[in-house]
Amino acid sequence: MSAHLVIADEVATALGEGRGVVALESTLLAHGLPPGRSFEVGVRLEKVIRAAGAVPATIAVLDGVPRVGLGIGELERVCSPGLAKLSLRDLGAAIAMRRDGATTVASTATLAHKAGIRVFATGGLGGVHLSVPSGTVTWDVSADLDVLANTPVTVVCSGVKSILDIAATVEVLETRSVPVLGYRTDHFPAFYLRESAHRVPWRVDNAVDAAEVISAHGEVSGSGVLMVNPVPAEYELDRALHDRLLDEGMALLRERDIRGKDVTPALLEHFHSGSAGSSLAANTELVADNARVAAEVAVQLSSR
Ligand code: PSU
Ligand code: MN
Repeated sequence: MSAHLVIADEVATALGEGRGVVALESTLLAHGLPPGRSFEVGVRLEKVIRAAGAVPATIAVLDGVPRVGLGIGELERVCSPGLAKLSLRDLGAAIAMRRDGATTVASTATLAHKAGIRVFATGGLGGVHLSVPSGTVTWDVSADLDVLANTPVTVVCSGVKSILDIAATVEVLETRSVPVLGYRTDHFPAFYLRESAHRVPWRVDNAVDAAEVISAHGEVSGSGVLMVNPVPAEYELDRALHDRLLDEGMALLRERDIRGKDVTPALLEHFHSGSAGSSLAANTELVADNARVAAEVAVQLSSR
């Protein structure tokens, strides 16, 4: 597959010079945000990463070519409605059939690693879905977790949404030996909310310490690192509103029999339309902050 990978000149140069590079996923743009808003967010994320002294590499598949680093026209294309969502299982088919598609955490981390990128920023990680009916075992476990267990890339995110089973997700991360670093927090964040009921095993308070842990982990393990950075306090969603939207969203899934890879986009859409913009603001601001933190870590890692 590496024969197919196209790395943008600016990204290739930065990697060649050992400078900090931060990968960004495109499913967040194509499916995680309402169409019409994602392009400005995509542009902003790249700007934030540059301001922190690193080079952004947004990743997507266009005409069957996995691209690491997009031009502005390509970014626009990625933000157009209806783009396929490509996890790692889908990459081979999309490449062979010359399709366009947005990459998830699983496929983005895989392509980033192939390109030599060590840090990746996003909003929320995929995880273990809630069991319906509760008490049963679900097989809807995001490939993001498996890939993180096998790919030495640090993913900076704001935890997982409470539309997932956070307890089960945290357990899987432990089983698969993926270290979770709380960035200035002792708690595993729940995306729209700064804290879930779960604690993180390790905490770091600055990018220098984070880079040190990531480097040391890389000496003993081939897995990735999950670094969790809570949504900025002023953008945290009201907890009562959050809980109501979650209940409604789960009911909607059952009513419309939405399953598999359509679950996350459907729930996100319900949050955005049901919160009069506050979930969108939270989503946008947390991703931007993750991009900044990821860039600071990438710069520290590159200077080591
Ligand atoms: N969680 C979010 N926003 C997102 C996603 C997850 O809060 O946009 C996207 C990411 O691309 C993630 C993917 O990798 O959904 C996980 O999907 P699935 O559960 O189908 O593996
Ligand atoms: Mn799934």
